[in-house]
Amino acid sequence: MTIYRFPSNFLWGAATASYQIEGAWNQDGKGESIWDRFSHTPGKVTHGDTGDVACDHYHRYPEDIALMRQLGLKAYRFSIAWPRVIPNGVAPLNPAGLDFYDSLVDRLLAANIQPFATLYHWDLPQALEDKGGWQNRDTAHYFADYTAVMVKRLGDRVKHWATFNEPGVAAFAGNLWGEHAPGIKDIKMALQAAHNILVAHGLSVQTIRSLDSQLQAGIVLNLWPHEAATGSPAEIAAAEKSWQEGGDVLFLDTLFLGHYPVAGWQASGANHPQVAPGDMALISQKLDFMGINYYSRVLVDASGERVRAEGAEYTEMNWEVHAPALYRLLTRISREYRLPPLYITENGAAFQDTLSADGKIHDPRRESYLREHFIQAHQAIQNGVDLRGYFVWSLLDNFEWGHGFTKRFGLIRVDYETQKRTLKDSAEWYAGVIRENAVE
Ligand code: IFM
Repeated sequence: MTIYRFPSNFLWGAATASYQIEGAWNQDGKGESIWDRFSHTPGKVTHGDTGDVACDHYHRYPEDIALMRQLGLKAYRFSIAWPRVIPNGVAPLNPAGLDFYDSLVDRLLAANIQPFATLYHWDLPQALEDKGGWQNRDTAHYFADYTAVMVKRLGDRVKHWATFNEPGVAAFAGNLWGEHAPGIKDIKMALQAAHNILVAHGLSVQTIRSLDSQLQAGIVLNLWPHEAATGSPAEIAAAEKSWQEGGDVLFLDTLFLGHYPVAGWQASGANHPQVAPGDMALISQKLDFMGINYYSRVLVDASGERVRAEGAEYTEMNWEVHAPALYRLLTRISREYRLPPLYITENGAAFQDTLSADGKIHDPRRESYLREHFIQAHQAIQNGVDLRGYFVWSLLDNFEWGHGFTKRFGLIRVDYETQKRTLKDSAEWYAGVIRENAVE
């Protein structure tokens, strides 16, 4: 049997996001976020689910950190809820919110777990949405001020700072498809939101660096390679066109080449965003790391239509299970862009877990999904990709946005009635991978 051993300092972790796990949506001075408003609006989320309580992590984080320790996690990626620390997005600060993250970080470090903070995982203060949200360029400056607050408070202990999680989802799912908060459906607004988020990223990186040049500043993109269904030349060309015009290249080109992709800019016609002088240099500042969230690929036919992979396995999200595309993605972007060190900041799968009579959750499909993807990551490292770590999505079952609680991605099952946590088989297996620093 082959043993795939990882570099000795490889960072194994798990990830979560504030709105998906914290709950306590209006406690201890927290302000309303756009996700509070969206999920409280009838018809927006499956079953009317909300993040009001979610995994109650706000109250149960010591227990959750004990579980992380039990798994042997070396790192934990979490996000900060902006309205918890600055209820209306601008001022004043909420001391109780700041204390929460302070204590979370202290306890992580006491458990020997490196904290990786993400400043924005989609829960914009509603008060800022009321002033135009990401359409309003001022939001980018407020974001830089919020960055300063957090870095001053936690920067002595948190060394890795991601500005945004999946800016493409924030911009497009929220402003073009209307499936996420704030629920807008307008291409021009979505493209302007994407641009203003990129400006916010640039200002935030400048802020982090000005406060402490030793800190590691980065961003997290979700990347879905576009591939040809059967491999005919016409399909390969269609897949390439679709990739070049899509959101992933928009972010890769702006961040790492300093310009908008030609194909995407042309395709957006009169809807392209307003770009101020100096924006592209701000956006494309050198980063210390990039996080990649990888789940699956987009498969297209010769006409560029999205198709299903015949005979392939699909997860509960209706996403194809296809690990080799992770290898192709990592090697391709490492060839085509001058990238900083990489982390897989999310990878995992939602399956229909059942609680067995023995009280356990036997989830061999999740284990096999993770195993296959770890092996592809290992191959990429062998072929020169500078991949430093891997965060499984997710530590806990949690609120999966528009799907509410119907999709379970966790290594740890959460019973939402009782808040009982149970390690799934995949979690026990992952603990072994971490212990051995290897996959069999
Ligand atoms: O749950 C999300 C997460 O918030 C962002 N990346 C994808 C995950 C699964 O859909």
